[in-house]
Amino acid sequence: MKTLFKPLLACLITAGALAAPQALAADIKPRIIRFGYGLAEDSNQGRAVKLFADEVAKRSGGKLKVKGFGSASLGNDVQMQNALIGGAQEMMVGSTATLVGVEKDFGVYDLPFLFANEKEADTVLDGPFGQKLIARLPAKGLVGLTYWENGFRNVTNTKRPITRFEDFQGIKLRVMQNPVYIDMFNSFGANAVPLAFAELFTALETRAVDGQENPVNTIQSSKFYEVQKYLSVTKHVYSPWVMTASKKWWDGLSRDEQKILQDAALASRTFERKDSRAEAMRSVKFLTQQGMKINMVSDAELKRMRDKAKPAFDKFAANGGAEVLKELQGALGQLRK
Ligand code: TF8
Repeated sequence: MKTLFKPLLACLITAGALAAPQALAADIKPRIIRFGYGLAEDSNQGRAVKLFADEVAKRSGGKLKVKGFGSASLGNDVQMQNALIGGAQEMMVGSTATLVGVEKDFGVYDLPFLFANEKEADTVLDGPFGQKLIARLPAKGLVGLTYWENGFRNVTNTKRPITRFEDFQGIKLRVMQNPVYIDMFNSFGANAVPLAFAELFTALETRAVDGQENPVNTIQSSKFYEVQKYLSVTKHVYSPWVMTASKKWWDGLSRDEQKILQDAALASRTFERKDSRAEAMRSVKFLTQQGMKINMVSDAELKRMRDKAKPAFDKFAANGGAEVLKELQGALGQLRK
């Protein structure tokens, strides 16, 4: 027995000696992290921010406290980006589409009908292409931690079901503040109106605009079904969200703190995508029950939309986006081999 115990004891002591000082030495200061986002607390975005906060608390022994601020209460996406760059706010999650003022090439994700499904999106966003774009952010004052899923976007409006691009004629459609969306929907014959998400519900309610486009999750969590009649499943763009931190603030964190945030971000990504996809499956039924008239758009008509949107591709390429577009198409081609 004696001889058996000794090595075991030695093992335990060594393990303890290795583990204990490491835990003690972890350089974590008590910090409050203000994390802003645009959707409601009760949304896929809100739930994932909560998960992230829990993960950070767990991994830091409660020292790092992430405080979520939903419904754009710290400002809309663009205002929050500026606050992060200036160091007045620590973290946020928002659309890649609204990042174009900071890094133009993020607009590539907004070109229509690129990703065929979520799996392609995950692979490209988490792979070299998506990470290379994220790596451009520190030079602009932001640190990109990970992509979440916003999702495939669909159109709602009060006028008529969209079954073909001709149905967009004359519809005042709110779009994100991003030139690709403006070009795309104008090419379909709509009257595209760029507007911050925070102002969207009121704009729909007061009929300042006739419609908008977003994933079904958001149509549900933002209660657009209360003010919109028709939902047309176009899946015209796969829209990513990106979680960012203020570079000014991030640079003052210890390695241990940075690692905790990075690891928790990856955990939140796994949770968020699963949660969003499960919710999207339920949303269509929910929206039908709320009285929305839902129509699917045929593949043939989606192809016609894609062809019609060519000017948006051409303009994006001509304005310095040719290379990033080629790279993204290359990454997708690689996947489809
Ligand atoms: C939009 C986006 C928004 C997101 C959110 C505020 O239509 O899809 O849902 O940017 O983070 O503006």
